[in-house]
Amino acid sequence: MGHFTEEDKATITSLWGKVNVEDAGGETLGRLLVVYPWTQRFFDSFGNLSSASAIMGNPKVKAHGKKVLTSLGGAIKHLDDLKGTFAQLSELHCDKLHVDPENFRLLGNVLVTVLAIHFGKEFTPEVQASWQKMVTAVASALSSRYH
Ligand code: HEG
Repeated sequence: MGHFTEEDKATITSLWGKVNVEDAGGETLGRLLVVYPWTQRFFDSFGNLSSASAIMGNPKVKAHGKKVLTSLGGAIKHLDDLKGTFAQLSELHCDKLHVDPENFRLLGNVLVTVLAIHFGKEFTPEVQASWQKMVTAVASALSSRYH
């Protein structure tokens, strides 16, 4: 992780321009909650999470997924300072939300999967490598203020 080349930045930015943040956000958070059901414990105010279809159709999951991906997408402009960019959110997730930082890694991997499914052949191994670097760095930045 750590250093992004100009090519990584261009690759990440150009793919992100084609992402529907609302759809991808709902799909990413929804899949996280389906595939790793213990992550549901943070969202007990979200209503019906009783089945995969309930989760994928839950409007609160969609809205929160959009919020998370909007935040992640905003950080694409700050790839050289992700730690600073996510400092406050890291504190919030640690002190107020008590989210285990391992979940950031899980969410990043689910996002890469969602992008791969959505973009198919366009999501080449090179594109995947840049995105993997991005989600790893975001997870690390979000973990940086944990204590
Ligand atoms: Mg988190 C709130 C971003 C992963 C659980 N998350 C938020 C908020 C943002 C955000 C911007 C709103 C903060 C505010 O209200 O000021 N989250 C964010 C990012 C990522 C992430 C960028 C990873 C890329 N969050 C994440 C994961 C979990 C989680 C993996 C749990 C599995 N987030 C969480 C919860 C809340 C937020 C429980 C509060 C939700 C609410 O009550 O509205």
